[in-house]
This record gives sequence, structure tokens and C-alpha cells, in this order.
Amino acid sequence: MTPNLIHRAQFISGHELPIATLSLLNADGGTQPGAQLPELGQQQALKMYRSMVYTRVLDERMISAQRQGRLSFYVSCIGEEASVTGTAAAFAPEDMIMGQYREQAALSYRGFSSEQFMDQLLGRAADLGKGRQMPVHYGSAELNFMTISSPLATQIPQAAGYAYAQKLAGKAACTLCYFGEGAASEGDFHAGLNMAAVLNCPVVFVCRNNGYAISTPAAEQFKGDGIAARGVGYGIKTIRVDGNDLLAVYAAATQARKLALQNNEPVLIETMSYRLGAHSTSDDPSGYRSRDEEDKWREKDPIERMRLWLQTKGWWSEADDKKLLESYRREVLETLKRVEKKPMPPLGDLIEDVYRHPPAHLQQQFAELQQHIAKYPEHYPIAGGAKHG
Ligand SMILES: Cc1ncc(C[n+]2csc(CCOP(=O)(O)OP(=O)(O)O)c2C)c(N)n1
Repeated sequence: MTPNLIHRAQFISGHELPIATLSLLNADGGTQPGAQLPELGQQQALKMYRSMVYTRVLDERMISAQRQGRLSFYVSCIGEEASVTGTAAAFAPEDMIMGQYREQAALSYRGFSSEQFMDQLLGRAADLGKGRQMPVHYGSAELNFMTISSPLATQIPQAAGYAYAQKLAGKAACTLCYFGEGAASEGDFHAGLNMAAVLNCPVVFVCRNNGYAISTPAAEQFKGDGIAARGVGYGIKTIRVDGNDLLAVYAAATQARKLALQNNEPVLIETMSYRLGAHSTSDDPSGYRSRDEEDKWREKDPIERMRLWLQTKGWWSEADDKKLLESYRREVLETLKRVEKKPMPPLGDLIEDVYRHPPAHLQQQFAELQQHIAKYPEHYPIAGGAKHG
């Protein structure tokens, strides 16, 4: 780049205006004047809408189930369904998704079933992860959804590396990587973005800026212009979108995927949204934010906004909506009851199938565990006493 010389010390403190936000859909379901809408047919629009509604129903029911003691922990996507669905829907099934933990809408969009969700959440034998992970740590090789891992931001350099490897292998696929604005404070964020930029990796990073990292508001996390400004700093094409606007998110993500694949380059999307629920079932947001603030965001509900748009197009009605909600609620509750009766994984799964032969120290720990269960079977009703081996 040719240097741009100045001859008087001038410090740069940022841009005069914040980075622009792509906004197409209004809260009443109308569109902005001059809005360049994405190509979106009825079938695809309805698939996206249904997936958002399903995720909302699943989240609400699973939070209640956690309160009833039927599962130990849950993380909801409530309020951020459009950020996730709008991006996931713009990608192809062969594109790997690497999520943080709040992206179940992407999994449901790809066809992860209620039974698969609950096998994982309740740690049943049929869980694809064999019940070894905490709830919400989903993964599916079949759906190209990398297993969630709790340490924040680890998926970011991994996504850059995955995309790099796919490029070297000549695969026409793009990696989709999600993270929150809080995770963007980790070193891995910087390493991952820089690596993706320098090595020209076809990866689309989606930062769900939902205003909070658990109890820490964005204003106390960073001083710059959100996360989008950092993408520009790393030489990455970047766009900021209204994350509660499914049409804007989908438009940005469709174009981002095209850029990433055509030019072999990373792209960053920052979706501006709000975590309407608690951080997890272990959190109580009333300790760090006001009801008023939450209510203001509730008025911008991404699902409601899309529903109104679909209705103005004549593609959906209130009666359709009622029917859909009822059928999802029934499906989720019936599946929960069914999965609760399914068997737990055999105890031996704890140490098998990781190493070819379980190493001696694990075998010893396992023998101690079996003795312990045999001695106190009443403490391990779900392990079925010592009968699992
Ligand atoms: C390395 C690491 N540090 C801390 C945590 C604890 N932790 C879990 S979630 C979270 C906040 C993340 O916020 P953000 O990335 O904005 O995502 P959000 O939960 O808002 O979707 C923290 C600090 C962790 N999981 N990993």
C-alpha cells in the first residue's frame, strides 16, 4: 500500500460516524425505502421462519424442564434467532459450522431432530456424543456441525484452520464460525482473524453482538466501535447488520459466503441484537440489567417482525402461526417424555472409545467408581447401580 504521508502530528481516534448497520425490515413488517431485499422465495422464507419458531419453542420448554429438575443446564437463543437462522440459511449443507453454544437455531435449520436435541440434553445413550458432554454441547458429523466446546473462542482459530485445510484440499466449501462479542476479547479471536486474513481462508465469522458477556455490558467490555471495527483492522471485509432483521442478516450472509468462496478470503459479520433470556439457566439477569431495557428489545422481536413480513406477502396467516406453535409445543413435550424413558449410556462409555485401549490410570479410576456405585447404589439411581459395565 502506498504510504499516505502527513506533516503534522494527527491522531486517529476512530471514525466520525459509527460503522453503518444494514437494516431492511421494519418492526411492523414493512421494508425500508430503497431496501435491496435478498432473493428469497416463499419456501425458503417459510423454512427459515419455522426454524426460528421451533427454536423459540424448544428454548422455552427446555428452560421450564430445567426448572422442573428434568435437565441440569440449558442455554437459550431467545432474541437472537434471526442472527443465527439468517446466517445458517445462507450456507450450504457441506459448509462446516463451528458454533459457540447459543446457535441451536443453526442445528434445527439443518434438520437436527427434537429427539437428537434431547438425547444430548438429557445425556442418553443415543446421544451422538455418548452423554459425555454438558447439556447444549451438541455436535453432528452428519450435519457438519462441529461439537461445541465450553472454553470461549477456541472455535475461531479452529475455523480459520478448517477453512484453510478445505481450501488446500480444493473443496468448494466455506466455514461458518459463530461467537459472541464477549468471546472477541479472547486472544484466540485475534489469532484466528489474523490467520484467516493472512492465509486467505474461506471462512465467514459471525459475531453475535448481544450486548452482554454474562453480566458485563458491551460498554464495559471494549471502547472501540464494536467488533466490526476489528475486522477492518485485520484487513477483513466486514459488515454490520441489524441482527433482529432476518432479511438483512440473510442478505449479508449470502453475499459474505459468495465473497469468501470466490476470492478465498474471510469475511466478518457483526449482528447487533440482544440476549432476551438469561445467559444460561444458572444466571439471573435482574441483577445487572433493567426490565425496561429488556422490554424495549422485546418490541424488536425478530420472529414477530418476520411473521408480519410473511403476512404482508400473503405467505402466512395468524391461523397458520397458531397451528405451527401448537404442533411444535406438542412435539417438544412428547419427545421430552419419550427421551426421559430412554436408557443412559453404559458406564464403560466413560473411558472407552477415546484411546484404543483405556490407559491404566483410567481403568483404575473406573474400577474405583464401580466399587463406589456398588457401595452406594441409592446415590446412583440413573447409573442403574453397578449393572452397567
Ligand atoms: C476461556 C473462557 N473464559 C471464561 C468462560 C466463562 N464464560 C462462559 S460464557 C461467557 C460470556 C461470553 O459472552 P459472549 O461471547 O458475548 O456470548 P453470549 O453468551 O453473550 O452469547 C463467559 C465469560 C469460558 N467459558 N471460557
